[in-house]
Amino acid sequence: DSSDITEVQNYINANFAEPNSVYYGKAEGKNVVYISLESLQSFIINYKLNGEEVTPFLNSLVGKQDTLYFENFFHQTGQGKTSDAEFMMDNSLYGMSQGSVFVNKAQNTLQSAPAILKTKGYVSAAFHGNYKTFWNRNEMYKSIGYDYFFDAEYYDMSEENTKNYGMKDIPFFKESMPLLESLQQPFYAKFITLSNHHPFEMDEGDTDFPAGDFGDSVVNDYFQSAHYLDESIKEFFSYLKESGLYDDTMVVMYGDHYGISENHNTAMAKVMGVDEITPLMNSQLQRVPLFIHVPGMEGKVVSEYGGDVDVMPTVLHLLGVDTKDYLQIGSDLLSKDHRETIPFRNGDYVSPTVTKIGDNCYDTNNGDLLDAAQCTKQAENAAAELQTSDAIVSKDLLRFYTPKGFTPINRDDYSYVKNGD
Ligand code: GP9
Ligand code: MN
Repeated sequence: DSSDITEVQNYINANFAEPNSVYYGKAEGKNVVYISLESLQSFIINYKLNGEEVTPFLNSLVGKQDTLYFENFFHQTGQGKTSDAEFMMDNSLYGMSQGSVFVNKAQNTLQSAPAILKTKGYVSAAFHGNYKTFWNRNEMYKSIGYDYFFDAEYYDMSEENTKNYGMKDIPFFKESMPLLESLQQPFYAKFITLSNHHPFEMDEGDTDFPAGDFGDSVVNDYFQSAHYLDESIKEFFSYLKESGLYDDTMVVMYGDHYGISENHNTAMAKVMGVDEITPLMNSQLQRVPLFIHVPGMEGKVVSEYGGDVDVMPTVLHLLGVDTKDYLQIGSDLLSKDHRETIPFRNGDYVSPTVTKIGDNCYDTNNGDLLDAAQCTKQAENAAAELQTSDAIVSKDLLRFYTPKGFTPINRDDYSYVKNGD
């Protein structure tokens, strides 16, 4: 009810991070393209397998003009996996502690990026080479306010083009281009890649990159499929140039969640060149790459700790959109007030100084076990952040508050039935 929403508003207002004037509006009016990099973890960036870069294209963007690369960015997904990451990117709210928010809360009222940008004249579209009902996307996207959803029905799902869940990334981007070019500008579009998905095995002929040799086929194959994903991104960037969209488009790329679970720690220790993967190191392995590419913007490598919920305020501020009136749980990664305690969905957290894993408190830098009390303050902050987000999501609180100038999405206005069907 209204007292719940007031509490949430007070918490979020008290924690608001002012935008950084150096970056505010640097991408004003540009198209936005998000790319969900399936299962891509940060350790693969600049990793060399037998002297060869696994992801040469993504590596080439690190530290480059036009690109912000966030080297200490962590995924915060739970059981909703890819869809949890999508939810956080589009809403700056956490997924659920149990189950998938896409499945369980698809009818909620939201203050999503597509809805906010609609008031600035943007159209929105989601591209994904799997069928629209997977993760209940066809329902949740109505509440987020996606104008278009190009799912498997729009792609050539031939045997040669597909692998487990759907389209392989290279034909996926290729076939997406005419659809993307058909959109009215400016657009907010997201592309959800698929090829680099567990168990990572490639079809013959799809890559000439070598597999790893770490005594574990899942880990070994990861290098090949991550390389394939990298190639598909390189091709997409050249399509953007050919189409003339490149200069007018901001590209945000993020690893959606880990690809290699703790079950593969023995092989991962070899990959990382350590004796064993400790619990602390496992938490550090939850880093996923985040790139924000804006032609004409000064690039750099950003070392601040951050997480999924922080991306939306960062992107909106780059677009010159004031977020003060919206209820977002994350904080702008480029703000001086950015919060660096990064909760995981289970209540553990990482930060540049201390890391909490279960009942243990560690020094993030040297791995020493600390007195539990040294984690208490940040644990409380992490819990408060998760609880506030959970209150919004579980009680559908955004129903009770419409920011000035914002038109709530009416999900009945949306349907994703392909023309002619
Ligand atoms: C399926 C894709 C992969 O459509 O999003 O799902 P995941 O298992 O990574 O959540
Ligand atoms: Mn995924």
